[in-house]
Amino acid sequence: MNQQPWWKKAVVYQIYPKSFYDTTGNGVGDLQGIIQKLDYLKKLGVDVIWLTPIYKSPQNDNGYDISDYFQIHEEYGTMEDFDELLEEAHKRDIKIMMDIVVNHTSTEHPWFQEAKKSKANPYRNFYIWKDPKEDGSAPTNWESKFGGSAWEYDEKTGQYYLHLFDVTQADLNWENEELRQKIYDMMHFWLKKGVDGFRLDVINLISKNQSFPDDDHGDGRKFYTDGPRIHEFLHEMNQEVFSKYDMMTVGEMSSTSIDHCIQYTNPERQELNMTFNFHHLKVDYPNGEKWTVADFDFLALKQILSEWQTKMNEGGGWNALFWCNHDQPRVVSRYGNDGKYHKESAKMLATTIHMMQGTPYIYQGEEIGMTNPYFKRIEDYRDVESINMYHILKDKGMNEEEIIQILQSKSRDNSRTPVQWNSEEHGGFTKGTPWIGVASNYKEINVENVLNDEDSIFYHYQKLIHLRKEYDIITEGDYQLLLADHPEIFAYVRNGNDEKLLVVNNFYDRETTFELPKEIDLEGYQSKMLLSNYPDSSHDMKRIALRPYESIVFY
Ligand code: TEU
Repeated sequence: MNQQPWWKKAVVYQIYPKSFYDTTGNGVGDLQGIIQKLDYLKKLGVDVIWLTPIYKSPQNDNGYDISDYFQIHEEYGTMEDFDELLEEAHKRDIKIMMDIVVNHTSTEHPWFQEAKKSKANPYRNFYIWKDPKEDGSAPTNWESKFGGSAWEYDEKTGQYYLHLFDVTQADLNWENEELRQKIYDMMHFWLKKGVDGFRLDVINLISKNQSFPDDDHGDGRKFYTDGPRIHEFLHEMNQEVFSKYDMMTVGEMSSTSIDHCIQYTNPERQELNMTFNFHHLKVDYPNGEKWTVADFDFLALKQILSEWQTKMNEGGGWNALFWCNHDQPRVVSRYGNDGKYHKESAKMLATTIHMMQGTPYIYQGEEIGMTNPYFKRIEDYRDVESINMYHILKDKGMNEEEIIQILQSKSRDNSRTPVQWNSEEHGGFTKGTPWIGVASNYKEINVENVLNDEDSIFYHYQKLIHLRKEYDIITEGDYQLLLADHPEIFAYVRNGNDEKLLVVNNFYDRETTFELPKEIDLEGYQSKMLLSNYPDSSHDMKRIALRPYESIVFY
């Protein structure tokens, strides 16, 4: 088979530094904490670490509000610590990927501080300012992703500025060439230091429809999602920056489409290497509504993941594969079972995504099966979006209990609780008081325990990573969904030249039977079992009585 770029065979581990490991006792994780845990990550077998933003920031959105692109946020350490981390990671053959947030900056960024001084300020045009409508109201009816209007009025200059996220995250004006050059310079700074890749935050939102229309049906997203000049901007970024380094790029794409993601990632277009999309993580948003408690739609989940598998491959694009990140609830609590079948379901979910085509991402704690924390009081929450939504739902008349239930299922804080290292106080994350509470199950679910248990979720992830290195078919094979309408089983085949991989997963806590569809011809095929989450899974591929959450991979 042909030589693939390294990032197609890589597995990425996402670190949310604030909650990873605290070495100073201030309750906040830090860069030295990451250095101390590199051997643990090496043992897991990951190739790349993606660090969510570690730059100087007032932390209104935990670092996605950057006030200086060239400095390390002081709670995390210093630039020397960062250089040491880079060196220590590289010594272990682990690459480092930075999170690049260039749709917006913090309003504390010196550019914004200048921009708001006057309409004539040279930095004014770095941001998006508009006059009020005739009645004084906001220039458009667009809504912020975190609730409320996307515009904030500035008394002094009599104009509004755009903020698609928090009011302290002002959107940058990508129409301005000088701004674009400044961003590219900043990117070069980090790449020259030796970082190996970028994860580009909400990068498909940077090009706004310049007529700034009102949205008759919706929140305005259609006027800036995959916007008019987005492909042009990404191609320019690629030519000015990415093409000059051996690096990997992944774009975080909000509400995008397959067609756009093919364009973003088909190598001929020279934009990005791969994209994150979130459609498979909205199957528990009935009618598109996130802020409600609902079961997930299993058939939709299969359909969506399969469509992205097939169409991205046909179009020459490349997927980033993931269940979890710092914005999503823990997958074992969401599509799995965080009670009786915790271990089985966590492994089954891992297998489902890791045997697909794309580059897999593991979010810190996922490899030990961390769960949602089920916080009971609003005071336990820290996330700006969750707190805004709490007030919005309150104002709508919803009662406290119901709101807390929704947050327990949907809040971004579900994934932001500290990594559970051992059974000591605060899960061994800090000697001080953690900035956010640790999930109460840390005595059972922790790193020390999984390392001592040969049959643990951790070792299952380790095996999945090894399989990807060993079997090219996992990277390269075509994807074919089986039993699309089966209400419990998610099964698929990967087809290589003269080899096949069969992946069978039971997504439920009840028994069910898998029957290999007739059209899959395995006559004379010498198969072997590569992986399973029960010690004694059946070897007969044609008919399998599956136990709760049972998951088997045949080759
Ligand atoms: O998230 C982008 C984004 O749109 C979502 O995942 C968002 O959190 C969700 O829609 C809210 O319901 C990225 C970052 O991952 C996130 O942490 C930041 O808050 C956001 O951008 C702004 O920088």
